[in-house]
Amino acid sequence: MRSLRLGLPLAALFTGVALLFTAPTAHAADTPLRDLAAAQGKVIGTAVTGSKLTGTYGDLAGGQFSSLTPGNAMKWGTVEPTQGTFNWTEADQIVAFAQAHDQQVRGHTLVWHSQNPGWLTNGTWTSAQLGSLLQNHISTEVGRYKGEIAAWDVVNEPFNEDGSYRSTIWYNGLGSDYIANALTWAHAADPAAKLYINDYNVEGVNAKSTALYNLVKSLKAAGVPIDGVGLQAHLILGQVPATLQQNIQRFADLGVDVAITELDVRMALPSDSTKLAQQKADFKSVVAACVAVSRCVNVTVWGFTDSDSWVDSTFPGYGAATPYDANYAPKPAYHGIAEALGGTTTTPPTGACTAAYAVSSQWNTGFTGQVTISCSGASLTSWKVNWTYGAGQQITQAWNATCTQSGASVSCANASYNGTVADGSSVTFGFNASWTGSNPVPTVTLG
Ligand code: G2I
Repeated sequence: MRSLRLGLPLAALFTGVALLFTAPTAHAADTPLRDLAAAQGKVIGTAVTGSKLTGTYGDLAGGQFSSLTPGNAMKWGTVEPTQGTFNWTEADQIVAFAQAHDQQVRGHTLVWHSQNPGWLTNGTWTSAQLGSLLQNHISTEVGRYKGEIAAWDVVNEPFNEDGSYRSTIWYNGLGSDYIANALTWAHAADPAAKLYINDYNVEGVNAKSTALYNLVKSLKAAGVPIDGVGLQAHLILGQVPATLQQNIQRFADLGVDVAITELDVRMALPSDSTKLAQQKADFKSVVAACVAVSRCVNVTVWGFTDSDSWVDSTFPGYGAATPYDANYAPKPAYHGIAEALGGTTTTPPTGACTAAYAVSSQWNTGFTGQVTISCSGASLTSWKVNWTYGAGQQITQAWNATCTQSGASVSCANASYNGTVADGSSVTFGFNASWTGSNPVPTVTLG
């Protein structure tokens, strides 16, 4: 049995080496996410509800995030419930809060099939009438906030899952030109705002994201003002698409920015420590994918607390989808975001035995890694170490442990001869794995 402690000089030799799980740090001392993001040249945002922006909710929204997206306040049904009668109260409140906290605002959303006012959806309109209603709506709303909105989700959710255009009041009445026209009208009303098309289930490379890709490409070729794509990222626990970073990169390569606009990771309730650890890994890998691509400019969570999430009411039995619990305590997911942004927060160790993952050598297609399990003030008679790869890495061989990999999830259990880790000692196992694109260090948990 090889038992090797990873000393700092060795660690310093290799990029990507992380020693995790040292002493737990006080949460209160953690660097705010917005400062970590700024150090990476990124913006970190959250969707908010205007009426809640006081007390702890307000402190966290203002202190941790550098961008706010009104969850509902800027939707057509909210701002013009009766034709010609406008209600900007909540939208104004959120914009003012953002300005007071030196935050960007992502405007959400101008053209959508949902949350439209009844007078609009129940009306009978000619194509010309519909076009001028849409143009007026865009000009009015974008014009009102001219110079105050960093980015607009101009068009929301235009595609079906198979990549065909969604049948909506806009597509049915105006044809696919509504998209180019909406962008053009928005640009006229605020030339400085970045203009996005935003959709869900477009995080990985698939038929829907490819349709979005082709649309953006053709809009760019036609000179239509399109600045970015929003990948909503309403994800299910353990199901971060393996092609997320690749997909972000292909949009970036078209010459547009990318934002993760509505990130959440839902789980079957009740939550437990295993699910929360997986959720941490999921948040971390999404944020890491954005950090890895320079044109990925913003990661926004769709509500930062489990008390302010759309998930529970929409998916009965699912929830706990955000980085803070309902009492505003940061969950492991919060630390996953922080770590992906280069923060050094730690997860409380399991007992007093800890696991540290390190890449000890790396070449163009593969790498050798090792994990050291150390005990201090405690001991083990068997062990299992789990992690989730964020960038498609695949274990090919392991020694001094039995490792299995299913999708991105890796689980390594002790060999027959090294399950015992005495107080004050350590056990190391090693593995070879393949990688392409990037090789981020995963968070490991000791079970
Ligand atoms: O559905 C999740 C998101 C998907 N992408 C576009 C986003 O705009 C969308 O956000 C959600 C809001 O978070 C929910 O809060 O959009 C929902 C509507 O599709 C919002 O739900 C609505 C409820 O359906 C209404 O009953 C409620 O009055 O929120 C309204 C305000 O609380």
